[in-house]
Amino acid sequence: MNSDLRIAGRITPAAEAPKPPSRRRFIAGALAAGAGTVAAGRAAAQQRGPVEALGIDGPGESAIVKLPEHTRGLGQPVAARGYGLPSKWEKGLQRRESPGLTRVSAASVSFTPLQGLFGIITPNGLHFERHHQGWWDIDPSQHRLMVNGLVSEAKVFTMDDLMRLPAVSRIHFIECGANTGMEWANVAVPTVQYSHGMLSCSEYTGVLLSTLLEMCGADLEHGKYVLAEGADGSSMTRTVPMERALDDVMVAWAMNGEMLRPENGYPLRLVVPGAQGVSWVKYLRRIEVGDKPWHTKDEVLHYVDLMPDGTHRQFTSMQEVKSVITTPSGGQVLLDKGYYNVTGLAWSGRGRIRRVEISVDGGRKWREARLDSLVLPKALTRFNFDWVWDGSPAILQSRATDETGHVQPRINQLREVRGTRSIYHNNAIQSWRLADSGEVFNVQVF
Ligand SMILES: Nc1nc2c(c(=O)[nH]1)N[C@H]1C(S)=C(S)[C@@H](COP(=O)(O)O)O[C@H]1N2
Ligand SMILES: [Mo]
Repeated sequence: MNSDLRIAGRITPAAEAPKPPSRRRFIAGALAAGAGTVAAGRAAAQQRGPVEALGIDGPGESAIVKLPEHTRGLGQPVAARGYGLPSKWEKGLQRRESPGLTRVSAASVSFTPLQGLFGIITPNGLHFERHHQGWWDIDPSQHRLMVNGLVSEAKVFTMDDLMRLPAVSRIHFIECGANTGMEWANVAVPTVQYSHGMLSCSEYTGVLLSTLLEMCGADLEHGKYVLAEGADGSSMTRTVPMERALDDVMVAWAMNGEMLRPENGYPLRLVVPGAQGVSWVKYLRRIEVGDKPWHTKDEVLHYVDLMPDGTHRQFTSMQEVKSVITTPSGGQVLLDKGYYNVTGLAWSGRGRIRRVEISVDGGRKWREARLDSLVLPKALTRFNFDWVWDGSPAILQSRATDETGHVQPRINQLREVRGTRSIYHNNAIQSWRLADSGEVFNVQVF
């Protein structure tokens, strides 16, 4: 087996890490609970005998004698950990760096283990990271945000100043523009963690940028753009059109109920719902109002799309409609034929997800998945799909449509327009090939 698979969290845990409850066992348990066929029931029994699971050895044995330690003894005291941590059995689920992707890991990416997560919220400790110049843990009492440029009154805010202002809390996804970028030319990585894991979704709390712009008297007649600047050494400066800035852009200090993590921009970051991650400037220290785009290095040299005719597309910040099946996905192994809940995530920078369709035959027939959890604008949307696997090879795909009518393209449709030399904005339909052995592989279907 490919060694990459061994470092992919819930799929196959690292050799030294305790084995997490695998998706396999989870499914086996669900089947044993009633829905399973005879074959599936037998497989479940091999994983963990139902009798043994109750702590009873067999006829004649007293159940009490065999009760497990955790039923008989005294458990751990409260506040043994002032800040709670996941179970030791979950140690295999980690953010992972793609080895050799960049020369130094201070300018690299760690990927979210999408295959091991549930619902739509990414736990803060598993949020993907993208740093151009490493991360910092900045003293919030020293941190300042300046708003200047085409404003009637430039201001400098402390964190205390900002946190007194009217706040909003909103759930949004963040996706790096380079997510799935390695798949432009060919199949490149084995698992969904590496193909789609520059993607996370959180509840952010902060003040709307429009509130700050109003407080500083932004000149909206001439001020058509804002520049966001970070306080790290990467000179991460990005132009945001005023229309977007006044809409739903936030200056956020909190993520999922607590202050931002240092890796994600503590104590302050820009949240630009629907736009590629690079616009979400971390360690935010300055907002400037101006009358034209700045054409900074990260807008001219990087984050441009190389087109087949040799020209570059610039300022393509919209994250278009996209989806991916997270289970079953590359590197996972299905236990046996029978029932599976096919599940995954869909999202669009343009608004809500309207529909997700699933194909199990490589795109010939499509059937609608259930969107029976939260469906929010510019947020991850969880889909589920009932499927009975007959044990024969299959190709699983998901295709999302957003509320503006945009439909996720096939990889060859995208290549016809964009060629194969892009890095950014690959929102193609993802295909997973399920072999009759139950193993799942990343493939491309044209
Ligand atoms: N100050 C600063 N902001 C930054 C970056 C950075 O390197 N420095 N990286 C950008 C990029 S390219 C992305 S994809 C997102 C990643 O955010 P995350 O690390 O919280 O996942 O932050 C953006 N904001
Ligand atoms: Mo990014």
